[in-house]
Amino acid sequence: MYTQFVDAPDGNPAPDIASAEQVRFDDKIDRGITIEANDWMPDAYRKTLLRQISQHAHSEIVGMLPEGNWISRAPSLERKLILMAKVQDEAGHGLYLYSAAETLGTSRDEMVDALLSGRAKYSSIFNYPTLTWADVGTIGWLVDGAAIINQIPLTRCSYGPYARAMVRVCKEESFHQRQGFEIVSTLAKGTPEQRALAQDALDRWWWPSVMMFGPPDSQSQHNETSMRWKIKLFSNDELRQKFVDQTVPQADAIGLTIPDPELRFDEATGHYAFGTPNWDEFFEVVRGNGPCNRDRMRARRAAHDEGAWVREAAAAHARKRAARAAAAAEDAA
Ligand code: FAQ
Repeated sequence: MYTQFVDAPDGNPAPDIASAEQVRFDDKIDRGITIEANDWMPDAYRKTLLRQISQHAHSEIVGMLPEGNWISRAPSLERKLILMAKVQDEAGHGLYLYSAAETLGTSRDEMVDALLSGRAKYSSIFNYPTLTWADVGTIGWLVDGAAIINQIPLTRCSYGPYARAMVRVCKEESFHQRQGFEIVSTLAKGTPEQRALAQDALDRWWWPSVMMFGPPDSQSQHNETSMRWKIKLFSNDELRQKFVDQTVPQADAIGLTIPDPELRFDEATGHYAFGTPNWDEFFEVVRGNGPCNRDRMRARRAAHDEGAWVREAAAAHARKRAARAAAAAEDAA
């Protein structure tokens, strides 16, 4: 059923002469059997996965920067510890995801090079500044909240290594979302100034979070293919709607106002109707012209250069261990 579709992008064999491998692959996708690293897969499927998983990994790594910026300024020792743990979790997510992407035959060095040279994308959301402590809470609440909605379906996606990496990531994102909501609700219950900080952060982060799910379905290049291959189980607009439906009652519960005059509950559909995001802004950010794109890339390149000695030391240590193990094996023989 997918043969014609999967063959088209790369000009592979036409459906009537589809290979036995192609037929087996289509059948597995149809029956919901996961595809594993050593299984045959069409080139276009491999490329799409590599693109999505590596972009996802880059997002986790670049995503450490906006919150990392607040570790030294968190308002208490406890808040610092929690924030440090959260930022470290994001690094871990990046590493699982780079490992999952490596199973598709590209090295982590190649992926990192694509990011640092500006060829690879990462999520638009991390190109906005964290101006106040309330922004840190709002990122946990909205951005990790959006990430969970997007990523829970990925635990059931068709590629085994990606699906399995997502299980732990989602558990950790769930803790992140709660810590963010707790920060924002504490501020919302605080002094008028604290409440104003929380509302201001919501005002600035709401629309970028709504746009995180990607362009509208009508402009999404990959929705259709990725959904047929069961890489994406829901479209961008479907996930966006889930996010709005889930988040509006949370804002109501802590007395904050979503900055959207068109937002209303539609009894007929059982969903919230909402306004149109500024898609021109989204595409500008994706093209590299958001408020912080240049800063983020500068910071990543500096971190990569400054970390060169750590990578060299780790590689030298690995070589020593391998040599010791080889010598021990020779002695034992
Ligand atoms: N930003 O055809 P579609 C997190 C690009 S992790 C930048 O709809 P697709 C954890 C897209 O790549 C956040 N670019 O694309 C955390 C494509 O360009 P290409 C990241 C975007 O892939 C929390 C073009 O537009 N999550 O938050 C964006 O089918 C707190 C056309 O779009 C993931 O990556 C965007 N927002 O759907 C960390 C989840 N949206 O590649 C730290 C996995 C679209 O052809 C702190 N990814 N584009 O040049 C996905 O689910 C999908 O890739 C979508 C996009 C839904 C993001």
